Amino acid sequence: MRILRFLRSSVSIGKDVDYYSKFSPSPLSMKQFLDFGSENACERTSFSFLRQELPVRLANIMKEINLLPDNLLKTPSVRLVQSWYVQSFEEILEFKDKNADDEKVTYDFTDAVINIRNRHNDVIPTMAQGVVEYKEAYGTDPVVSQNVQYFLDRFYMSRISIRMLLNQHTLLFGGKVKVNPAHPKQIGSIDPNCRVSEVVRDAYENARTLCDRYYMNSPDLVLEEFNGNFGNPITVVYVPSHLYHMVFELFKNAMRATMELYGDAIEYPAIHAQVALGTEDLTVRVSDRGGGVPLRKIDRLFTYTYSTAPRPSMEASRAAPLAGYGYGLPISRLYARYFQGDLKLYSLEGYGTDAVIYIRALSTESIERLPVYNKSAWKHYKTIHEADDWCVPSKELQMAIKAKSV
Ligand code: W6P
Repeated sequence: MRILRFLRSSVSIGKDVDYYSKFSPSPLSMKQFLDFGSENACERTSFSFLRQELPVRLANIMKEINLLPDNLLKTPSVRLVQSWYVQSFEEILEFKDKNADDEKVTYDFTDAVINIRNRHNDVIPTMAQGVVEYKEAYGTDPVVSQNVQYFLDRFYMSRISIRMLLNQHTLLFGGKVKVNPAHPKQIGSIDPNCRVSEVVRDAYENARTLCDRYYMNSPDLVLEEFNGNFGNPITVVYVPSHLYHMVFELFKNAMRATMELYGDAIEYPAIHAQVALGTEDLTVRVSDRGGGVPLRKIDRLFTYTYSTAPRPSMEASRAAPLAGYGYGLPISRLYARYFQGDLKLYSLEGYGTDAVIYIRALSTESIERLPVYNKSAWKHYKTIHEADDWCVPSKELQMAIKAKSV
């Protein structure tokens, strides 16, 4: 009987995934997120929305996991991540026909949401491990690399969005009261008046602590604001933890570049950070004088298959290197893009690097940017990549010319 039940459910889950993957995810605006936390919104509304929207977002990305190259899909790490998605998808579907007015139901749902969030805590390092396993066994093929890049950008964006929904629900309805005692002015994880420079300075201070521990010294910070309203601090409707994550990553990279270039000099050129407010954009620039990165190597900093080294074991190196391992930069760029912003690097090799975070200044424009599984996404994985439509410099000719000139 056990086996039969298992078989039945594993057959029908494919059907359920197919069904929910045919819906497009519904992107929420900052305003809609804030409305869930307002007086008239309730746990029931949030529950009814999430029991439909979570399966849709999960199913959409589960369909794309299935399109990964077979050899990557078969690694134990990717299998494990996939099993977490199946399990969580099933747990949410349990609430499909439950009564939304029953307090026991909504209580159990919030409990399930907490469990799901915890189950997926280690998705990023586990997925990275899968990429390492694949690279070790099959090397790096540019077509596979491109597909992995395309997939992971969409997969991690989907994860950011799902965790945003899970977090908002538990922060607003998981406790006895809606206010978060640690951040009473926030609506869940959103601060309607997020003071950008405060977050920037906080991230700098914490990065500096790591830098001091690793290099015994650290560059100073010069922080300026431009075009705020009448000397008031610049604020934005945003998720402070997302902003913190991004600038912390940028500071670690800027500090590492500076410290590595100046070796054991006594003084280091300061890192400059600027926060500017316009009508469309709120921009944060972090500038270092760490020697820069050649243009040819800038893309690599955002490439998952390039930046995954086997995880340094914690015993071997007690102090983790300051920056440059793992997925810090590509994930930070996803946080920026999640609410319709972006993160870019502009480097002057031989001088230094400007890292720029663009955030939408207007909360009406801050709307989730979500991947959707459709024919166009499917084609990305299935297209046979033909030869490039730009010439490749001929090695033979270059060598012949070189030989003649000596
Ligand atoms: C560098 C490389 C880098 C990445 C991201 C942010 C700042 C910097 N500086 O040299």
